[in-house]
Order: sequence, then structure tokens, then C-alpha cells
Amino acid sequence: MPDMSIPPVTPQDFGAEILRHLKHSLGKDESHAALYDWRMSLSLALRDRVVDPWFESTRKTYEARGKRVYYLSMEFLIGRLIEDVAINLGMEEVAQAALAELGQDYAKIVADEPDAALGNGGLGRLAACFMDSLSTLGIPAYGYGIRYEHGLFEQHFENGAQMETAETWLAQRHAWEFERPEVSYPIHFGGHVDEAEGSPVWHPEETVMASAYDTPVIGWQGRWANTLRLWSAKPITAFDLASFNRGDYMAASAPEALARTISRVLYPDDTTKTGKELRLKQEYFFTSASIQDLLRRFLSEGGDLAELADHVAIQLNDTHPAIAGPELVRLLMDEHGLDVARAISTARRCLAYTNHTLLPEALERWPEELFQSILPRHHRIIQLIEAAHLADSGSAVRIIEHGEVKMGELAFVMAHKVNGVSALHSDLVKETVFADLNRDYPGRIINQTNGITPRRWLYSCNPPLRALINETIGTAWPDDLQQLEGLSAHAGDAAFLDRFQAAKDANKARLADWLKARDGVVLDPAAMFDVQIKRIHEYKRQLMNLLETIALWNEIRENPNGDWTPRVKIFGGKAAPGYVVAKEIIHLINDTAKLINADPATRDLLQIVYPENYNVSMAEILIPAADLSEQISTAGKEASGTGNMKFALNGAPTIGTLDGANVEIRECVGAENFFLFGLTAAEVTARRAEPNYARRAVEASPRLARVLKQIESGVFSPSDKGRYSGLIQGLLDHDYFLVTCDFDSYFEAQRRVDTVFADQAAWTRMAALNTARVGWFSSDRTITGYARDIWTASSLIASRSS
Ligand code: DL6
Repeated sequence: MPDMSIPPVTPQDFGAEILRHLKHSLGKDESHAALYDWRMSLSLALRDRVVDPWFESTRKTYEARGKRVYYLSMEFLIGRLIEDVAINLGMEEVAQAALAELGQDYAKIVADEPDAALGNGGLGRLAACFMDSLSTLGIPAYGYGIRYEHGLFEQHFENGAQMETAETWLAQRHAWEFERPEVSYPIHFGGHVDEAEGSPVWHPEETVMASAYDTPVIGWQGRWANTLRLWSAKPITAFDLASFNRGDYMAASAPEALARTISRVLYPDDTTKTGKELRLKQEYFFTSASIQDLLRRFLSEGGDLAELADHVAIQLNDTHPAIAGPELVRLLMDEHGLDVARAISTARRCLAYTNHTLLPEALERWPEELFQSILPRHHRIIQLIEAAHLADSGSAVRIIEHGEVKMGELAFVMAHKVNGVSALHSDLVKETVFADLNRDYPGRIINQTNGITPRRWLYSCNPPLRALINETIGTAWPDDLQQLEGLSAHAGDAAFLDRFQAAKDANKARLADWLKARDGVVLDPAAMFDVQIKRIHEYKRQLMNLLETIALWNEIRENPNGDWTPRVKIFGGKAAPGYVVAKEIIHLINDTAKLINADPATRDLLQIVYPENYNVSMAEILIPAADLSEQISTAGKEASGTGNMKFALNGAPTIGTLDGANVEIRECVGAENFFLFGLTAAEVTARRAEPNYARRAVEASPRLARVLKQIESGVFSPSDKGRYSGLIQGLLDHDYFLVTCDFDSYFEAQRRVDTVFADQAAWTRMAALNTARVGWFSSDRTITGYARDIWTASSLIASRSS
């Protein structure tokens, strides 16, 4: 039962609330209102209903004087919020009916909302799911991040090649946030540190203000609401009047432009570093503001710094906020007079760090010179932290080494717990990147397998399946997802399976309609929808998927009367603008699609579709419609994956390697309901040690050799025959991600998929068992684990005890 009851409202009354906003907030009457006006009025009317539970949650938190969780993340990939809020408030039907009575189309209004794309991919979307779960579970929490003016770039294809343009979600007013001009903190950069008097004084060269914007995050049934506080950079003086009066208008606006640069753009590159100095400034900017803010809150409640860790849990989402350790130590020492040992131990008891990748290029390291020039005081503090760490633990691992500041090591040393994001990944964290630190600090590394919020990733995005589940096992599953296991008992029931398939078919039809309306692309809903959506990266191996597609095309052409399973291969995802190989892969997919989709011999059996500008909202349409989930990364490289969980939950069996959370998904759904292929992580390492492994794999596979030759010789790029010769030579010379070695095994697994798919009853049963058995992957379970094992934080909802 909801802990805080939301007053029920009739469609008529809610309609009146929408009209009130239309008139008083938007200044429009019904006859002149545009789609934007209706969307804003609906959003504001919904937001109004979040405010009371939000205040009530804050009041209870103050009263309880318990622990607050602070989740620091450079990225929150939120997506749209209208549907999310309506569903969590239990108001979806009321909102639909209210708008219908006003002659408006709810679905059209929902679709008009821009995606808040303040993240690159998995890490940012995980942070958004965690915020949803923290509120659902009633754990007092703040999410802290950056209010980027421009979220992740928009992707367009020009003759098949990716082009990027700036994303503009804030071009229109953002309905959900509350600006807090009174909550702002100075953030300093550069300058020097004066140690002459014994107590160091930082004389910065540059200062900007971090200004807060709050978005309430409402949990399931409106029973709790936490805050997502995003920081925007502002100048200390908005405008240089003297320059203006001299006629130098550029100089007059320079302070504002400079400050705003810091929160202007989300870095579109989650694995390589660009714009080093600005990126470091962004990291320090939001981390410092967040630490200042949480300290102010703690002290304003009369807190004693000796007890800080009893009230404050700070989770670092990757190394991006790793400067939190030195910043907290700085504030405790320089502003509150703690000695260095106490400052470090206090900070460490508050801090924990989540590692999301083993890719060496994504483990942040800053050139020491650059670091010192921007954060001179922190540089000195890191030296103190390093000295304490070396002395106390006997470790030989340095934080500053070879002229670099190593943020992974810094985050590790300053955290009382470090976690990986799947069982396999956490083991590999222990064995590889942090092997020495794991030995020096036994027990510090733990695992918390990722999860996804079932509210967005089933309840909201898949209405037909939601309805079937409600009818079959009742309505208590959205915040107790393991209840889905109750569906297993129906997996032998033909009538249930027919309805399960009907739900899938309805989602496929919805996708087909959407794509036709958006891109003019026509899909055959009877074909298998085989979907790979994620960032484009060599380790995720979209290229292997494409090679298999071409091999299949060859074989269909050779045997056109064979018993083929019609397939639509759907790709979605963006490449970092500077990632040349990933962009080549996109181009190749589009070039191949052009040729294959036009081939009359195979057209009814094989189609490639790559809708541009993949984002959260597109995922919400694609995932429920997928028959098959492609999770085919090189084993040992995908830390967890969360898309894999979303597909399985929506009844799409996985074709995948033993990588990341695939391993645990397979254990849950059963090996017989998962299409496994490929080398294991240990075999990958061993294979890399063999000479010429790629060329040997190609020699052993005539099917693969033929495909590579076709691409290299320009079959798919007739106007520029050499376009892909570098890509193919690269594969033969240094196929680091073992596309060539796993190809045959993948091709065979796809044929097993074909066979099962042809037996519709068997396939639907497998799909239904996937849905039934992945309840464990709810982010509520993950957050319960963090609360128990890392934060020792409790739920303040009466019936819960996380
Ligand atoms: O933990 C969330 C997500 C994982 O599911 C993915 O497997 C992993 O690739 C992703 N990692 C990143 C790391 N980027 N950096 N730095 O996004 O995290």
C-alpha cells in the first residue's frame, strides 16, 4: 500500500488543473494553444501533484535524522518524464481521459516531449534507474549532476555516414525543474597555494558559481520523492559594464560565456578523452558544488563532523566524480580545521566507488601538470592521501605516477567499498585493473549486479504485456518484480502463450507504424525482429552482426528456395564523434543496408534497418517489439549491460556471449532459453596470445573469408571501392575484439535461433520464460544491495526495511 496517499482526482478535475496552467502558466486560451502549450500544461499539472509527496519525504527525512545517500554522476540519461510521472502517480488513465475530454491526444503530447539526454549510455541510464528505485524504496537520496545545456548530440546520416548536430532540450522551458537561485556555491580553478604561514591558502585564478536546479523524482505509487539536483555554471558577475560602456560588447559578455562553457555540453565520448581541461573542470565543478551542498545541509542540521559518515553516504558513479575524495578532505581540513588523518578517514567512511569498465582508455588519468595547474590545492592533498595510503597499507600502488594522476586508484583508495556491476566484472576488477589494491585492501571490492526499473522498462513501455501480466498474476509486481516468476506456471498453457505472442505482435505492429511514419521504412511484422541497440563500439561487435548478415544474404541468394526465417536486422546507436572505426562501422551498415534491401532475390527474407538518432524514447519502442536480443560483446569487455536485462524482461531471448550480466541472465532464464556462443573471457585472453589468430580464423572459415573479400573489394561501396579496405585490413592485422574468432560460432548460434523461431509455440514459450525469470534484475534489488552492503541506509517507508 502507498505510504503517502495521493488524493484521487477525476478526469474533469484534472482537466481543470490543466486548463488552469494553460491560462495562468502559459498565458493561452484553448483556442490558441499549440501542442507545446498543452504539453507544458499537462507537465505542470502533473508536477503539482508530485510536490506534496516531495515535501512530505523531505519532512520525514529531517525528522528521522537518518542517513542520506548522495549519488554523484556526470550523467543522468533520464529520457522523457510525462509518462513516467503519470505512471508513478497512478494517473495515466486520468490524464488520458482528461485530455480526451479537452479534445487533445495524450500520446501525441507525450511524444512531443524532448528526451533529457544527459548521458551517453549505460552508466547514465543506470543512474536514472537508480533514482527511480531510491524513490520507490523510500531511501532519502539526492542525485547530483550537471545541467548540460546540450545533451548527447543528435545523430543524422548523410549518405550513410554519421553527422552530429547539437542537441537542444533546453531550447524550450523544462517543465519539471525548480530553479534555486538561492542555492549556489563558488567553484575555484587555477592560481596557486600559499603555504607560508603553515596553513595552506588557495589563491584561485578563476571562480564560477554553481547554481542549483531541482527535479523531484517520484517513486512508485507516489509514496516517496527524492531530488535530482543539477548544477548550472554561472559567472560571479554576469556582465562587465565597463567593457560595454567602452563599446567592447564581446568583452562585456565574456565572463558569462566563459562560465557557461563549463555546463554547456555533455562530452559525447565515454571512452576516450577530449577537451581534457574542460572535462576536468566539469568534473570538479559539479563534484565540488555537491560536496559543499551536502556539508552545508549536514551542518545546518547541527551535525557534528565526527559523525558525518553516520549521516552521509556518497556514491561515485565511475571515476568522473573521484575528485570528491580530495575535495571533501580539503573542506574538512581548510575550512573546518580537521587534521589530515581525521579528514581522510572521515571522507573515506562516507565515500564508495562504482567501477563500470575495464577498458584501459576509459580509466581516467590526468596529466599531472594539467591537473596541478587547474587544482593546485587538490594536487597537494592527493599527495597527502597517497602518502597515508602507502604508509598505512604497505601498498606499492601510487596514485600519482609517471606524470599522471590516476583517478581509478584515487577513487579506490578514498572509498570504503568499491563495486563492480556484474558478478563476472567484479571478479575481473579484482583480478585485473585493481589486482594489487585488492590484495592490499582485502574485502573492499564487492559486487552489485546492475538492474533496471521495471516501471519504465516494462510497465510503461509495454502496455499489452503489462495488461496480460496484471490479469495473470495480479498487480503487485512493479515493485516486487520477482513475482513475475508466477508466470512460469503458465508457460505450458497454450491460451496464455497465444496472448503473450499477441502482446509481442502488437508491439511489433506499433514499431512498424512508428518507423513508417517517421522514416517511411516498411517492415514485415511477421519477420523476426533481431535487434542490437547500444553505443557503437568495436568491443560490442556490431561489425560481427553485420558480417553474419552478409553471410546470410550470400546463402539465401545461393539457395533462394531454402527454408529461411525472414529477419529484420535492426541496429541503433551513436558513435563518439572522434571514434573513426566506430563511424566506419556505421557507414558500412548503412551501405550494406542500401544494397541488400534493394535485392529482389532476398528482399522478403532479409532487411537491415538503422533508424538514426537512437535514444531512450526509441529504446522504449524497440525493446518491447524485439524478438531477439543481440548481446554479443567480446567476453570480458562489457562490464554488465542493462539493455540485455530490458530485452529479456520484455520477452526477447538473448543471443550472447558469456560476458557481463549475460552470465547471470542465462543462469536465471535457463541455458535452454539463451543462445550462447563464443569464447569465454579466459579463452579470449589465451587466444590473443596466439600468433596470427585473426588470419588463421579467416583461413579456417570460407564463409567469413568471402564476406570480408566482398566488403574489401567494394561490393557495398561501389562508388568508393576502397572505402572499407582499412577496416578489413585492421581486422586481419589486429582483431583485438576477436570478431574473426567468434564469427563461426555466432553464425551457428543464429541458425539455432532460426530453427526455434520457426516453431512459434516453442519460441513464445522461451520468450515468456525469459520474462518470468528475470525479476531479479530489478534496480530495486540492486539498490537494496547498495543500501545494505555499502551505504547502511534505510528506507523511511513504514513497510520497508532496506
Ligand atoms: O554499469 C552501467 C554500464 C554497464 O552496464 C556497461 O556494461 C558499461 O559499458 C557501462 N560503462 C560505461 C563506462 N564509461 N566510462 N567510463 O559507460 O556502464
